[in-house]
Amino acid sequence: MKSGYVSFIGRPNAGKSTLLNRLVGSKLAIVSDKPQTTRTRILGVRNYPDAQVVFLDTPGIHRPLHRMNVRMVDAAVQTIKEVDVVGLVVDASEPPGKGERFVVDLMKDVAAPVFLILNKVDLVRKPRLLPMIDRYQQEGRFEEIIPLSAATGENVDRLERTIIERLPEGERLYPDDYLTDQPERFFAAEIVREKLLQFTHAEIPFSSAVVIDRFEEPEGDKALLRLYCTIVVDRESQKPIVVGRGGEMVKKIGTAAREELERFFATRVYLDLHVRVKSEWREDERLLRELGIRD
Ligand SMILES: Nc1nc2c(ncn2[C@@H]2O[C@H](COP(=O)(O)OP(=O)(O)O)[C@@H](O)[C@H]2O)c(=O)[nH]1
Ligand SMILES: [Mg+2]
Repeated sequence: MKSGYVSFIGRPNAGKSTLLNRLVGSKLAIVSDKPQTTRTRILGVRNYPDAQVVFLDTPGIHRPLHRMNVRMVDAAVQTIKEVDVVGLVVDASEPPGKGERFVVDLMKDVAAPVFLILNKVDLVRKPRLLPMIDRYQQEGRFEEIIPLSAATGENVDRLERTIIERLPEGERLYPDDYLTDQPERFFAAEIVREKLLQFTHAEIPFSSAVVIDRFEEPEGDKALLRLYCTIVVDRESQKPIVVGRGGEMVKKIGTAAREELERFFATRVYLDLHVRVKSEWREDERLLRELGIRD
């Protein structure tokens, strides 16, 4: 039996959350085409016949402009020191630039084996992939280089086998049926935030948060989960955008979120959504703690 921790690190949008979801077979981490979607470390456990792997998804490494973002980057970097294998995830469909250089350099002093995961190969033609693999090989820093597609699943089994090979012998770290360490209300807020990210643009995704004000478990035969949420935005001018004309936008976010919440919690959901302005909330210690974005 083998067991251990693996953390996925990389720039925003590399596909770390998509990969975590595929590996654990459950949508624990929300995904969007906007950078900086993941704000905290998210843990997911996967059991294999001969191994238990604890995967950690992390916020993307970026230049932090707010206290929140400093925390986000810290949370990612912290995991590097605590795991048995580091998976550095790179978007292979983009030409490598300064951002890639920065994360590769971050791996210099890592004690654990570092695997380079070249993601999104479904978007890359082979002739472009091979020189890329070559160049990364010359870094001499990576124990393994694994091209794969988190979206289609191509070659993900090779990543799994290679990880298990490198893990130490050991008993399970969590019970068999254990999936994650985040509470249900965290996932509720994240699902609402994912829809908010899907339907809004420009600075809104970066400057909004979702707070669960009340989470009322289904009771009796009515089996209705009642959720009271607030979407927090940073500026007065953002509120009408999120609310939309005649409340159209918040309704659209609410409907999409409710459908996914009902799937996730396997129950009917009543969702009450409000929009509130709280300027500089990304610097607000108390709110960051409430959102689980802590020191
Ligand atoms: N085509 C393609 N898109 C992907 C793949 N993995 C992730 N994506 C997309 O890339 C974007 C960022 O993914 P996400 O998992 O949120 O990246 P993260 O910021 O690293 O967690 C989303 O639009 C995903 O659907 C992949 O293997 N192939
Ligand atoms: Mg993510």
